[in-house]
Amino acid sequence: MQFQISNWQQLDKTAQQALLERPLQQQSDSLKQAVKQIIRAVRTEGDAALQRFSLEFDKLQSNPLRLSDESQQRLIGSLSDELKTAIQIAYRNIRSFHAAQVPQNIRIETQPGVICELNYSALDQVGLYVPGGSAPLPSTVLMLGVPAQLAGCRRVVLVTPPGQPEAGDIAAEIVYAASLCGITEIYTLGGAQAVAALAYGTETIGKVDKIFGPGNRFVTEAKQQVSQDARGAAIDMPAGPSEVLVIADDTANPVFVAADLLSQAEHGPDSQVVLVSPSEALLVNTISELTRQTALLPRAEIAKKALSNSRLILTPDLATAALVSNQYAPEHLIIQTADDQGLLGKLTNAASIFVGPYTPESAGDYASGTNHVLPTYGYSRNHSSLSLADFYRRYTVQHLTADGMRDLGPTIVKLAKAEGLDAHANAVSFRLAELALHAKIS
Ligand code: HSO
Ligand code: ZN
Repeated sequence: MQFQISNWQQLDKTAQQALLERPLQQQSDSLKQAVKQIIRAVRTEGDAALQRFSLEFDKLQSNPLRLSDESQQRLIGSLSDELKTAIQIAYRNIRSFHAAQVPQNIRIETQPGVICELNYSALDQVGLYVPGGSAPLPSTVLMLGVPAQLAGCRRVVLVTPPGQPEAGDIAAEIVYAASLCGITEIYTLGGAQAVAALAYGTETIGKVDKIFGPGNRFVTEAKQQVSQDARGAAIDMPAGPSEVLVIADDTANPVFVAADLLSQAEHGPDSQVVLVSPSEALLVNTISELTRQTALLPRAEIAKKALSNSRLILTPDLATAALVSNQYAPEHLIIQTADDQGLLGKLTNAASIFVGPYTPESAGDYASGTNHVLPTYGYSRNHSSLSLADFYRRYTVQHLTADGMRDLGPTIVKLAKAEGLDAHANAVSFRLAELALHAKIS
């Protein structure tokens, strides 16, 4: 493997920007068209289209697509107790972190007799997309299913592509994680067709209000398309390939740094991996560790492809390293420096930050309690990690008493007149007139 260290200070602004550019994620027109057609077919033909696509893409000839209760029990029964315990511990920590996020309704009297409320109510029906593919991710079930359960969404549906062709089964770990979250409506269905079914509904799969979860390019494009249609469904956040940026100084252990970079690289060939350090020795030692550790990985080929796009950046100091990270706006940021807490205050744009030598990204990916569904591709500049709040909708309620109307009314009339909207003014002045009449009579 070939690695190249870039010296940040020796690059001009344009070259620095180019170094941190994500690979172009332009969805090709043909992909957009293909997804559009899949969505149209599901909307017009319903289950028949789903079955056709499942056969075509997943070699799955199952009908119905719903995973029966017996299959769920059989799969759960096949799991070892050790693995069940591990999933339970992750569930417990994710649950306690998200349970602390319950949003509070507010009720404020902005002036006497004028009462304003901000209320939260759980989304009624949500759809959770859990990727299958080269690595089925039960951890993602917990990240989506726990907040849905805590919020109290009335209906929670899980879709995931079948793991073993023909058998129509999905990973037992996924079914077990779902059962802890109280999810029993599971469909062995993936891709753009699954997103379309969730957004518009078919004969067997009821429509949902919002779709959550990561997926491949087809899934991402389908989520984008259905979210732009008022009759479709909302989505959690825009998505791109997973990424990590590590800031390390000469006190960091290159074995840990390399392992953290590889944990991201093994996700997919398009994963983004960035190491920023003021220590040339740390960079050089991490490179030899990367080579050594990669050779031992079952997913070495995937990791190598991702590493071929990695960035190793030498900065004059840690303050500059923080600036690089802020400019890149990583999904995950790992800090392995002597004064990690000090550096934390300088970091503004990362979605999820891992502090200190004993805090690998894997902790948050699986079991510490934070959510691993995060904005990537620079979206962390203006988007947030998935949280309990995403499973609610927010709405306001207001009430004016007669006194409140008497006091605030004239102000509203003045503002309505200033905007030239007389009907607005009338809606207030007619009430004020009625109140004045009442006052006279009594
Ligand atoms: N790092 C991934 C999440 C994940 N890792 C799931 C392992 N399993 C994206 O944040
Ligand atoms: Zn991961």
